[in-house]
Amino acid sequence: SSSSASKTCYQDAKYCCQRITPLNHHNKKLTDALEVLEKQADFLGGDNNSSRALAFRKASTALKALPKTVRNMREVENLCDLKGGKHCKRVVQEILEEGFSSEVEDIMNDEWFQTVKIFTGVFGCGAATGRKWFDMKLRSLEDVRRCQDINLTTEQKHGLKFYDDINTPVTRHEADVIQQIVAAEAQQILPGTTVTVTGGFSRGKTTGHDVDLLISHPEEGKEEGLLAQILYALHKKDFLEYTDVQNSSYNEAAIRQVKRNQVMDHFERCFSIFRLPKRLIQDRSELNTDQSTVKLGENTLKMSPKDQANTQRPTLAEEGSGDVEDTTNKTQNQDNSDETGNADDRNVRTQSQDAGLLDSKLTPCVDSEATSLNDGVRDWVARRVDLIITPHSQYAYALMGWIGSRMFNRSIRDYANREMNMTLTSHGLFDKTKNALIPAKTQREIFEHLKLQYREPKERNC
Ligand code: 8DG
Ligand code: MN
Ligand code: MN
Repeated sequence: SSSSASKTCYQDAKYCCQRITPLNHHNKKLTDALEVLEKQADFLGGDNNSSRALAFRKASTALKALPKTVRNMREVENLCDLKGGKHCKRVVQEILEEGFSSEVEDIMNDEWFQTVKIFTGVFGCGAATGRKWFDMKLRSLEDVRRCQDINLTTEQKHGLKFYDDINTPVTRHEADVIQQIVAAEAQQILPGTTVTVTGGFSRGKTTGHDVDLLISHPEEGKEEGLLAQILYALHKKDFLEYTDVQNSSYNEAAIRQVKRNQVMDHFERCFSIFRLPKRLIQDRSELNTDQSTVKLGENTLKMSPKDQANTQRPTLAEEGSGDVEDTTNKTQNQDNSDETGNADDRNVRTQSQDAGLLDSKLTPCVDSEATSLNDGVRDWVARRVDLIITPHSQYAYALMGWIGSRMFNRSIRDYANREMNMTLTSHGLFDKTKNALIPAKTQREIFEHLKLQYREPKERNC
């Protein structure tokens, strides 16, 4: 039929922001292999290798959008992101014919690759540092810890100390608990503040490497000074192990002359290591991949029945009614209200009220200062948390940026630039033809400005 024909067609569209890229797709074997090649190119570094990394990524992304498992070279030969790539094609062909790629196996067994991979798992260690450590004959984290010849940054010291915790995937449930803790403090400091889980979780991932929280307030300007206050409150309750605060560097000129494919934005933010008390996650840890059980954790937070009755959350019956996609997360909820065009207000209010009511239940029960002196009996796990502050007028753009994926951002920004002569960032959309910034209240409006069909966050897993 014509509708299925158009479906096949847009899955082969030029930009991945025009395609639907689900989290779970049909060609994992091929994309895993291509992503090893991407990673190797990233580790190698330099301009040439970063273009190679992007080519592998684009090929992998194209395969993720295909409606079924590729069995034959003919099915992929004409994909526009594979057409020019001899290397990609060779690897895909090898896997289709042999069941695996010897080149990829070799890379994965390579000492250099394995070691740099371990090193880049250290918070604060990028590919360049990883390579350097390898060149200094270091081969393990113990080697790095013992080495006298390197000046570790504070970040790296923490990265080494909490390596195992930070490299254990964060669960959706943990992300929700952290969101509640932060929202509770934010709510007490400034009622109406919104704290939203973005990043991979908002795209439906059940685990992630960190928790990305976007913080805002419906009244423009009220968000100023908020981050410092939230951090102070969290710090007083011993929730923060490490913080790296970066001030806002936004000005209107910044968005007009954005460097192409620049990932970093200009929001005030804090990259932190969060101390997540084990008691707040224990009783749910076995349920955490089942998204239908992810709620604002009344068990975990020990709310009294009276408090529960006072919250404006949906009833258990409503929540547990089986439609997993409806309960995935707050970001998607907000996107649902995008649809009704009421600028997220209803949802925002509910979230804030929840946070306020839960606040009093969140006092740590153990003296964490005493226990932090002895890591052996730590009663908390270390989690990477990013806190980002956005003024309300930039909220939709910030939300879209921080939902990601990185590749989705890259593609939609390329599209905006090349096809629309516009500059898109996490701060806004600038029309270079009209020489004007285009405001948007919702993500849907952004897609409309770009003349793109709307894609749900869970369809942006490129
Ligand atoms: P993961 O944590 O589940 O592993 O993956 P993720 O959540 O998709 O990646 P992330 O590294 O935590 O970043 C979340 C998104 O935020 C990513 O798609 C890129 C986007 N992003 C911006 N601005 C910035 C910025 O200034 N720095 C970083 N690191 N990410 C940014 O829109
Ligand atoms: Mn993330
Ligand atoms: Mn992050």
